[in-house]
Amino acid sequence: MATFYCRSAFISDVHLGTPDCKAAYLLDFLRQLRCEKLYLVGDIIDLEALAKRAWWHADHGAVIAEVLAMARRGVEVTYIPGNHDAPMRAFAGQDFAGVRIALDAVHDGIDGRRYHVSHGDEFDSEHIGRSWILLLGEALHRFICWSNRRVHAVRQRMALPYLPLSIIVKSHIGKALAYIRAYEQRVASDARERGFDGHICGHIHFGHLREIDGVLYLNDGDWVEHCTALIEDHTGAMELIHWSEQPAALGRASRELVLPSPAAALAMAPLACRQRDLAELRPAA
Ligand SMILES: [Mn+2]
Repeated sequence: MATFYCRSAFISDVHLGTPDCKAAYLLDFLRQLRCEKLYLVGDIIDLEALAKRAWWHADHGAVIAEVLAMARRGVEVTYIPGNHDAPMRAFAGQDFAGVRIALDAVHDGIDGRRYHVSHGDEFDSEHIGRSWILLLGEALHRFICWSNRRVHAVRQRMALPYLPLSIIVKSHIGKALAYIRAYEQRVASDARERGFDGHICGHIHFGHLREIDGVLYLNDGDWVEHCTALIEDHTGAMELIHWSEQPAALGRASRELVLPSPAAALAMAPLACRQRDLAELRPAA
């Protein structure tokens, strides 16, 4: 089994306890990961969903066991609860089997950069949260464009005027993207005001790495659709990676150079996640 070395790893929005969680990919990632620090940046166990429906899978338990095994091996594990595991916030300051619970954290990069780490729901004024709704918008958009063409052909034959379905839908997607941009701005300004070099968060299920007026906005994404993690290598460079059968680098921020995550790569990620049978990844017992 290949080993993936880095200094720190940040994951969030895993949503254990929901069928949406891509636990097999995460398990594969964690088993190959050799890091000094692991940050669980919220919405790890979806207590909100579990309260409504008791659903669990063996892989989800294996993810928890793997995290505990990492803590036992000496990895410094910090769990920052999010809005879907908010009850865990009551345990801030405590330690569970080597996993430290905290409301937020400060991460000191090995290159001297300092980051504020939090789940990020505090910046979400509209409580959009799971932005797969937004990403679903893209698939919906493609479908609408396709059906728009069909509807238009039929309407033409019936001599009816053109009905711009895609324009109606597009205006909503544009609004969603504008919301994401505004969210990123809010996060970055907060980091700037607090005197940090950047902010590491999750919450909106939109992994992204960008520099906003000299401050780094680092969103580690999710394990529901995109299967992404933020990692710090041994030079202090931060990298957003996608993990499935074909791991891919989506963006990188070193002290000298910031290469933002290409939107195209992110759009491809959910497809890559679904393409092959998850069972193939499960290691033989
Ligand atoms: Mn959240």
